Amino acid sequence: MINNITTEEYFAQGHRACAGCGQALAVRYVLKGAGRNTVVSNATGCLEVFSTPFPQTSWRLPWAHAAFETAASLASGIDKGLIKLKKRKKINLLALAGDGGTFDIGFQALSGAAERGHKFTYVCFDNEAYMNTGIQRSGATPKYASTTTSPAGKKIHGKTEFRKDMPLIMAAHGCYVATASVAFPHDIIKKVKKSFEHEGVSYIQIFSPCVPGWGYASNLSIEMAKLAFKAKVTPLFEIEDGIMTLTNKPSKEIPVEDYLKTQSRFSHLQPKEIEEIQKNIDKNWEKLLHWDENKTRIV
Ligand SMILES: Cc1ncc(C[n+]2csc(CCOP(=O)(O)OP(=O)(O)O)c2C)c(N)n1
Ligand SMILES: [Mg+2]
Repeated sequence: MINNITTEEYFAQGHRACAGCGQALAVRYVLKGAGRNTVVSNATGCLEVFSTPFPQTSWRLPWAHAAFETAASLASGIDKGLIKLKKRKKINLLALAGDGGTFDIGFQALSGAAERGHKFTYVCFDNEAYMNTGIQRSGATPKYASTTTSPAGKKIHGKTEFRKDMPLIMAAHGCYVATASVAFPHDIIKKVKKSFEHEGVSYIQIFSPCVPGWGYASNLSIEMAKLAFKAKVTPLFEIEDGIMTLTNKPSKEIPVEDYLKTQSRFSHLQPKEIEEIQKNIDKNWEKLLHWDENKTRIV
């Protein structure tokens, strides 16, 4: 242990993630937070594909592959199984999925598990598109981002809708909710540890930059996450019992343009579109500041 963080590695190197993959780093931190006595349910997506090329695996913990939409269903079954085996209190249970597997196709499984009161921590690695199958837009893709199913061209300037607000949707289920970013490893570990102290489903959404999907150099993933934080694209907060707390605020804020201009998925943006994105960020930030200061129940 160093600073209360285990020096053991539960996610082995040598896997097949792209150089600079944000998700590969994030999962390493998540597992350090969860510890040795952990069981993992992992949906189809980049993580499952790059970590388990048969006959090899990066997982040094019990791990099972779920279908694209069933990370929460499998975790629900494991939760019940552990109760039957009288091992529930000794084991941390994780369900891991991408944003597509969470915001879109796996949403009903996650919502159902939360409503039934299963106990596990659900981590969504948010890289803002279906990356494993070739960068298709998801409910997490930001407005105006160019993807293969929302290509910027003459007809549209990238995705035509804003993102779905998953943390608030999960807060409305009564869950412990946290947002995190791969730029802040200690914060990820802390929030994962804390999530297991809560009953029911906990939901943690981790901002995980993607080199090929976003179009930036592979040494800049952490820089992307830092810029997103400073531009208030990725506010870091917790929601406990319906009360929201900003866990970290940027000491030096930057305009969103400074973040957008670093990635080819936004290279087509016009000034009025950047202005619209900035207004949306400011409106959201004002709302979060208000909730953080007033400490009234938001759900
Ligand atoms: C029912 C079903 N539909 C589609 C697919 C194909 N598929 C596998 S992974 C994936 C995208 C995963 O996206 P996301 O959950 O965001 O994870 P990422 O790869 O971006 O980490 C898709 C469309 C599938 N496996 N099952
Ligand atoms: Mg994704």
